[in-house]
Amino acid sequence: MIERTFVMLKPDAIQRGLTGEIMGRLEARGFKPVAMKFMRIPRELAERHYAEHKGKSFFPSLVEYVTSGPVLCMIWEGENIIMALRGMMGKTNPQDAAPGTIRGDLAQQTGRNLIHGSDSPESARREISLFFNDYELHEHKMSIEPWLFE
Ligand code: D4T
Repeated sequence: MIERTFVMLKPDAIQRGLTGEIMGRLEARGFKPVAMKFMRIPRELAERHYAEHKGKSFFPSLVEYVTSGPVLCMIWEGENIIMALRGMMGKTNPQDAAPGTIRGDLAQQTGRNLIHGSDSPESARREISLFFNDYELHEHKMSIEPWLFE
């Protein structure tokens, strides 16, 4: 099933110059960008985005980290993309992330794990509407689609 997911390249991905490397992996898989926004997340938005972790010991440092510099917020589309991207990202703790995954290849610590991707269709819907207005989404056909989808 064709799905959309919310992706955020966190401040460490920007500072380390890894946005091209990470987006290149999504493009090479044949996923399609639908929206992109380079922004510094206000604290309140970061707290709403990570609301499920409120009260946990790592919540303050997590909010500090994702608001410490600009991030690249995006929506990508593709076949089963929510779970497929989670697989490409690797486990939350890069020490547990398999080689070949974004975190397994490019990161070392949970608190500097480069990328966020929605973990379910409900999260994707919630996060997309938290970060984007409808007019910021761009529907478009790519000429390679017949070579990706039969
Ligand atoms: P995100 O949400 O950033 O894509 O990460 P995950 O989906 O892979 O992991 P998560 O929701 O369990 O954690 C959200 C965020 O919190 C940080 N974190 C997590 C942390 O700093 N210490 C911890 O012990 C855990 C579990 C990292 C990701």
